[in-house]
Amino acid sequence: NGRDSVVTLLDYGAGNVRSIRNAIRVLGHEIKDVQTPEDILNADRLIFPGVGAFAAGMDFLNQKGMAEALCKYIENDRPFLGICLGLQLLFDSSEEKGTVKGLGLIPGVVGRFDSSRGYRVPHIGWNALQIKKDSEILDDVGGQHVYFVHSYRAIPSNANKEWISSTCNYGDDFIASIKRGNVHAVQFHPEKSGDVGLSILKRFLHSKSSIAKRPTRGNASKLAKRVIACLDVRTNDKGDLVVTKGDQYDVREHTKENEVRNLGKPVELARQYYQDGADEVSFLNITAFRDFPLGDLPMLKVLRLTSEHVFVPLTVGGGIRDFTDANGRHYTSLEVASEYFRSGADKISIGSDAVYAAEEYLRTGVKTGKSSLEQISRVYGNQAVVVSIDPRRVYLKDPKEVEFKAVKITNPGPDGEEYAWYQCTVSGGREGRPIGAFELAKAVEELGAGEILLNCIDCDGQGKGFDIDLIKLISDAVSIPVIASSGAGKPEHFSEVFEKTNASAALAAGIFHRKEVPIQAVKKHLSKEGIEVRANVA
Ligand code: 1PR
Repeated sequence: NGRDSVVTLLDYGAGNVRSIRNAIRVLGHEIKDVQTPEDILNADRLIFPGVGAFAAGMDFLNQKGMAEALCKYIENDRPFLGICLGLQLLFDSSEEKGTVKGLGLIPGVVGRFDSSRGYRVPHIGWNALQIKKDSEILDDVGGQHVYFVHSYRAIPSNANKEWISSTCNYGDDFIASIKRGNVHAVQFHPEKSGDVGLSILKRFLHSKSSIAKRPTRGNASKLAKRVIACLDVRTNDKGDLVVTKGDQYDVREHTKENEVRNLGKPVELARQYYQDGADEVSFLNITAFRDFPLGDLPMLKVLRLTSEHVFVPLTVGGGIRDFTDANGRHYTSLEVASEYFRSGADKISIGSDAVYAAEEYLRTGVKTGKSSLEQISRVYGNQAVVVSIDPRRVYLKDPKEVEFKAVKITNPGPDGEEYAWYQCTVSGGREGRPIGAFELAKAVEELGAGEILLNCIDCDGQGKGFDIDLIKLISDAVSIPVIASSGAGKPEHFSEVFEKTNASAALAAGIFHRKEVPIQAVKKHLSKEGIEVRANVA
C-alpha cells in the first residue's frame, strides 16, 4: 500500500535499534532512515527510538539541526512515536548528568528513581500500565505487562496532565506514555514487550485518526518477577556453534570421545523459548574468554538471526575485554560490546574482566574509568551492563578465617562446617580469585553495573534448587537487580527463590533444554503462589 507502508526512523546509532527495525519489518513495513532534518519534515510516520544518555541524544539532535525539525513535526501534529529516551527528550530538561535542556514540548523535568526507598535502580523488567486516557495505541493493554529498562523517569504534574495517557508505579507513579493528537511516546519498549508490544506498534503503524475506542483500564500492578532462559553456547569439536550445558561447569560427556554436550541450535532454541513465554533470553559464549568473540562471527550471526523473531530482551556475554589479535590489531572491550549491540543484544554481560576490574578498584580505591565495565556503562548506560558472577562455595568452620564476607549456611559442609564464603572465579570457573561474591557485587555496582547475574558453580546443573544463602546475601547487599541462577530443577525452586530472597529474576538452562519443565509451568506455578509474572505468551 505504497507510501503508507513506509516508516521513517530516526536512529542516531547509540545502541540496539535492530529490534525496532525487526519489529517494523515483521509488521510488514519498510524503513526509511533519517539523514537530514528535511527527512523528518517529509515523514508520513516517524519513530524515534532514543537510546543512550539524554545529553548525548540532545547533542546529536542539536548538531544536526534535527531538534528544530522534530519540534516542528510534533507541533504540526504529525504521526510520531517516541520510545524510551524518545519520550524523555520531549520534556523541558533532565537531571541525568547535571541539568540538560530537552526539546521543551512537554512541561516537566526527567529525574532519577530514588533507590533509597528500597526500589532497585535501574527499573528493569515487566511492569503494568495504568491507563489514564483514551489512547489509540494502548487500547486493550491496560493492566498488562510491558518491558521497561531505565533509571530516569518523568513525573505526572498538573502542568503535563493533558499529555499523559498512562502511568506506571515503581516507588512513585511515573509517566509511562503520552499522547496528544497523533503524537505518542512511551517510556517502555514495545519492541521488547512480546506480543503486547507488537500490537502497540501495529496500532501506531496503522493508526488513521485520533478517535479511540474505550481503553481497558486494568488493575494497578507491580513489577513482575522475570523468568529467563539461558543458553550457554560454544563451538563443539566439529566447529559448530551449539547450545551446551554443564554439570558444575563441566560440559563434556565423559564418554570415550569426551565430546561437548550438544543440546540444540542456539537460534531455534531462543525462538522456542520466546514463544514459550520466556521474559528474557541470555546467550553466554562460554569459551570466549580464550577465543576472541569478534573472531567468533557465528555468535554475531546468532544474535542477528535471533533478534529477527525474538521480541523480548536479549543478553549476550563472553569475551568482553580488550584484545590484540594475531595480526597485532588491538580491539577495545567497547568495540566488542558495540558489535554485540549492533547485532541485536540489549544487554551485554561481563564475567572475568569484571572480576579483575573489581579487584583493582578494591586494591586502589580509584575508579580509573578504563575498565570494560566502566567504559561500556558510560557509553551505553548501566542498564545495558550485566556482571555475571561465577562463585564457588568455600566452607569454613569459623567466619573469621577469611577476610571475605562469610555467611552461616543452611546445609552444613562435608565436615560439618557451618559457614561459607563464595569465592569468585574467572575463565569459566577454572581459576579462583582472591575476592568474594559479596565484595565483587558491591564493587561492580559502584563501577557502573546495572544488574547482576548470580551463578553458583556448586549448584549449576544439579537441579536441587538455587543457592538461597548466596542469593539472599547478594540481593540484600546491592540496590541493582539480581538474577538468581544455577540449580533450578522444578517450578517450586522458582517460588522459593522469590519468597526467600530479593532476587528480581530467576534464570534456568538445563530444565528448559531437556524439556523437563516448560516455561509456562514455572509461570503458572508462580502465579498460583501469588507471585506476579508476565502472563502472556508470544
Ligand atoms: O568471563 O566475560 O568471558 O564470560 C564468560 C561467561 O560464560 C560467564 O558469564 C560465565 O558464567 C559463563 N561460563 C563460562 N564457562 C561456563 C561453563 O558452564 N563451563 N557458563 C559458563 C555459565 C552458568 C549459567 C547456567 C546456570 C543455570 N553457566 O549460565 O546457565 O548455572 O544452569 P542450570 O539451570 O542448568 O542449573 P567472560
